[in-house]
Amino acid sequence: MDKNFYITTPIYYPSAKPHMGHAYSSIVADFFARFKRIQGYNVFFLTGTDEHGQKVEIAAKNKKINPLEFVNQVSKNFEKLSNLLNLSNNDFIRTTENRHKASCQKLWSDLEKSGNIYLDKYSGWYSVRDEAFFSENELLNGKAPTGADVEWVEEPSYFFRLSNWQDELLNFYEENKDFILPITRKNEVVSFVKSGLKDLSISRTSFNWGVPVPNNEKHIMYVWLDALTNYITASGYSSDANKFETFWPADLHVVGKDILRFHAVYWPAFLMAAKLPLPKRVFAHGWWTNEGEKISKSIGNVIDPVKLIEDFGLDQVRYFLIREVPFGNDGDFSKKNLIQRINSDLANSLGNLFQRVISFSVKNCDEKVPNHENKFTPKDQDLIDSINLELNQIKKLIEIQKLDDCLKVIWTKISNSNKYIDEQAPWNLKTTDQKRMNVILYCLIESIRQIGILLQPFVPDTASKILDSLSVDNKERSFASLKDKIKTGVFLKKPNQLFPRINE
Ligand code: ME8
Repeated sequence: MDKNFYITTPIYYPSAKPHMGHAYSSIVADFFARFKRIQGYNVFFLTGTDEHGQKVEIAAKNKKINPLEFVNQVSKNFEKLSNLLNLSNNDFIRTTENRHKASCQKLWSDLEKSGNIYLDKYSGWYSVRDEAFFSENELLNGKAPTGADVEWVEEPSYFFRLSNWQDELLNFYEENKDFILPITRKNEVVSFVKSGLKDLSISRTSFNWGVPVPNNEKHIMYVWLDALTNYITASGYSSDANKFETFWPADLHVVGKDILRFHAVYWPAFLMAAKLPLPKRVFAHGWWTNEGEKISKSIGNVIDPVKLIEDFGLDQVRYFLIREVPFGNDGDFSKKNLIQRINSDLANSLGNLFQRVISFSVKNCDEKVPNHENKFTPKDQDLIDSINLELNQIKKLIEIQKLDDCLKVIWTKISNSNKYIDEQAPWNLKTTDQKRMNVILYCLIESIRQIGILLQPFVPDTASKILDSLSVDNKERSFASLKDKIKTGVFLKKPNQLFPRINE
């Protein structure tokens, strides 16, 4: 089995304040990184900021400072967000770093050597907000298909021979059916490529905030060529052959649906042309609306992730974002639904199970995991052995990025444990049959240990509170440890409440 795993978030334009869309891409990617680590993989998880291009240059001009000074300030907001989200990223790339410039220039030279670049003149429409070129027939009512303003651009430009790669791309999609997920989005990409690819303008001359083209410094590289290259910069393309060998190609690029075309058409074409291996999967997630409305600065309904986490807690927000919508679909953020999920799934189902089992055991079993003397009934056995099946289900679901379904598997386990405790009513056996009471509590504590291990990638802080209170050693928190069982006599710590209920 290939034991390395490389996962990326999009790199964010630091000119905007971090919003929930950014937090969502990052939380999901962090989930995969944590999951794979617990599964025993050597994980490289990358995030960062996309600091060149006209959009950033204009934002700096508006602040009356030079672009470098500007990005030095604003990229900190994204580093702060990464910390606040407690991301487990191994690297944070900024495209203004020298390592990235070197990597872009190497890729450019490789593309040039292989005959994929030529000099000509671009005339057409450009949307600064999307940092994308559009032809006349793509415009809708004089605007980009995204609704962004466009401006007419006419300037000398280098082109990438994208049109030469159309058939290779279509063959690649055909042979790698899961390269783009979800399938509906893949179909959109395939029709776009089938409709005919034109060569892509990959340099600009009318401004200079970017990576200079090697041997012709009048041109700077198109910001998307520069940005996409971040994924190979950080994995060592021009700096560390060993690292590159270990981690490239990436296993998973997590992106929003609006930037799928760049990742699923341009990026693989650049890589093919440079004779580099292609990423294994690009997964496009959907967009969030806020209480049914499109999120936009002009409406003023942008969701600030910092405030959201301050108000509700990080694990609560992580849980909601992953559970609320099937990954890949659009979702609606609603405070009412968030509060409902916190109260019902987290505080009631998970919180109560944990609280009642551990408090009761601490009180009645001398603060230790009780003895079971191997006297398990078939029902007991079901509760503690179902984990093999559950783990297999979860691993399969993760391979196709069905995150919300994984949570459903875990919550079925939680609800089975709650049913079991109600049926077995250990509190009634305190004076009549302590031995049986002990077996029941043992099974419940074991089930909670399993739940704690499974929950780590989803709600890391809560999972560590659960595992700490069962004195589970840090080395025994991987999925491999699920084949063992908790030992009798292990110290139990009195639990603190996991999730306070929220008043609507
Ligand atoms: O696109 N719901 O950066 P960016 C969910 N620099 N996701 C949303 C969203 C919403 N309402 N709004 C935005 C860029 N996003 C480039 C990427 S990668 C080589 C370069 C997501 O800061 C959006 O889909 O504009 C995208 O994935 C991410 O926020 C970053 O957007």
